[in-house]
Amino acid sequence: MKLLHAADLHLDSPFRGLSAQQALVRRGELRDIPARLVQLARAEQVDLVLLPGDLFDSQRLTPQGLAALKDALDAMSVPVCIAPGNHDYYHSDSPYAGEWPDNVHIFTTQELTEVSLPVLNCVVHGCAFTAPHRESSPLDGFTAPQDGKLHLLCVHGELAPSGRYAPITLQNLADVQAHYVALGHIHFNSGLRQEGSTYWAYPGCPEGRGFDELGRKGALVVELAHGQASAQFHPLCHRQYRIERVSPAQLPQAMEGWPGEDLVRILLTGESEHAPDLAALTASAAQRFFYAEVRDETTLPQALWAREDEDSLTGLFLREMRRRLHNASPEEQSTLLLATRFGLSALEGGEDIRP
Ligand SMILES: [Mn+2]
Repeated sequence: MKLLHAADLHLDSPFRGLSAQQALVRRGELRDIPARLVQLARAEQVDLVLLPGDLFDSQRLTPQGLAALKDALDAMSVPVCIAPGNHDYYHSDSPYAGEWPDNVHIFTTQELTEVSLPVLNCVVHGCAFTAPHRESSPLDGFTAPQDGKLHLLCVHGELAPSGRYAPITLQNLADVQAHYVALGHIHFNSGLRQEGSTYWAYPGCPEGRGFDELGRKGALVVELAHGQASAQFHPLCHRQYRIERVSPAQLPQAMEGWPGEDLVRILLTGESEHAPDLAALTASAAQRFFYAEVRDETTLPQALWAREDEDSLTGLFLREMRRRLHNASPEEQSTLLLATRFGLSALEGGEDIRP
């Protein structure tokens, strides 16, 4: 038996860090993810689709977002199980309470319930968030019957000893003795894991939405046979978020190697006597990528700091700046570093270094 496991689409996310135009493009791309899931389900000829929650970002799902999801699930033409999460929790006014294609089963209670799929000799157990938080583990006290059927779980929750998002422990996962637990909530692909006899995974979100969701995002195709599981990660994202650390001198060449469709945060590193021209570097990066931002994390050359021992105005200045830097918060440090650079230029060259 082969199943498709995807979660955390967060349809209709606002993409707040982007311009209005960029955010519009990204919301459109996100809305295209359900169709990409259909393509994957067909190409892999899966028997079942498990979607453990956070399929939409808030209770204000747009009509277009809802249509994209419903149309795709209808087109799956295999059973689909949805376990609503903390963002798309189930309640009487939720989009989940409306009409859905016949092949879709939505879990609606906090307690685990089951849906039987005799053709697949399989039972799917699942539950729902019915509010934005839930502090109990949905798996507590549950053990899958050992009755020759495939027992799968479809559940949204965090992997933690306690917390506000249906905390699940490794012990919980071992105790359920299921063939596979399809989890949602964590936005990174965990890869296929095993605890006791239970296989489990988080597929991560299929499309990154910020610099805390880096790299290639997608879904898992899981194959279950003879009590064993194997999983294959399939990228589905339109673009990647990437954070790149590079020296100002290496930046032009390094940029050549990064795809133009990506969203890039460039952290300038290394030693540099003068402050990098952030405005110019940002402008050139913004031309090259869908989105780019540049941050200066360069430090003053050690050789310059060595001059703080000098019995001179420069030495006095460096000693004072060193003292201030030592006590500064990370945000103040970059300002102080800039001040040190300006001060040194003024003291040494009399040059006007204002950008
Ligand atoms: Mn969640």
